[in-house]
Amino acid sequence: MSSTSTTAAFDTRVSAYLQRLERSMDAILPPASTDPQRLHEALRYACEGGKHLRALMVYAAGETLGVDAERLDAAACAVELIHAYSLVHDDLPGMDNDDLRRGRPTVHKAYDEATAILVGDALQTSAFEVLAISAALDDAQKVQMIRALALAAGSLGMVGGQAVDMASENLTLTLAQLESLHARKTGALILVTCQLAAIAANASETVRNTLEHYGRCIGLAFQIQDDVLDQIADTATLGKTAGKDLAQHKSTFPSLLGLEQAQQRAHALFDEARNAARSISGHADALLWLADHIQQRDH
Ligand code: GRG
Repeated sequence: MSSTSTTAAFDTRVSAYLQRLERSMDAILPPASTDPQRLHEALRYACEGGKHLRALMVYAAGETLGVDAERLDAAACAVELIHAYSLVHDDLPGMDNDDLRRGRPTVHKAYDEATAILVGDALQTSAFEVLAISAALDDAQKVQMIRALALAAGSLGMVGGQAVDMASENLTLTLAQLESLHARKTGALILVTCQLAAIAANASETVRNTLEHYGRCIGLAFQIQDDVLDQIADTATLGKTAGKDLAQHKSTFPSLLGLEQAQQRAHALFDEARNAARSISGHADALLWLADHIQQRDH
């Protein structure tokens, strides 16, 4: 197949997965007309936009393990709900205090702070509900998925990483400390996409371990790349965020490694992820495609 037709084939598969995600989201979130309307409208607002990389990782990992998409729908939706909640809370004045997200006002700006807190709370509970009510999974799989997602999102995972991040403001971290922080803050939710797919597949421990290695490499590469993109954008628009940046010193991969070495480290991690994917199956093209897609992102 030529690379153009390969790309077109992936575009079709990705659109099909994104449509499945949209249907699951629409089914689990109460209509905006449901009382209390303002809250339900804000819940839907918080879920709009976004690249849905985590949902695509669930589908790509599941596809590699031969799982039908309908057995992955609840997991794909659940991780996106947790991700959306984390962004709404991360943007709050008590955390990052951001006015814009996905190119438009953050939830607390478009609505108000109390609504944004409640939106995050409700999105989080919906994530566990969507797993609990799935008709495509057996009870043992649902329990395992709920536990894996709770661990990834909670104080030993994403929430813990956020706490460490906030406590490390104005400190210079070692590379090991920075990696550990991000393994929790952003890595845990990326890693759990692979764990959920492995649960849906009833995968062997060996396959699960290799898939987890893929997830860890992608999670860390994603964060390094995020820091690199931020650094490049900040350099291009010198002074744009100068007030905030001068007031706070934050350790980032480019600040610890230098821009070029950080880029090289991300590159090596993407390669390592692709090697892990290849060793899982000869049909890991979806995971390979996703690694390329994430590596090439510019936002
Ligand atoms: C507040 C409980 C709590 C946790 C916050 C994930 C997180 C923890 C904060 C996000 C802060 C941030 C912007 C980190 C950089 C990496 C990242 C998660 C970027 C956003 O993810 P994308 O690019 O977002 O996948 P989209 O908009 O495409 O969904």
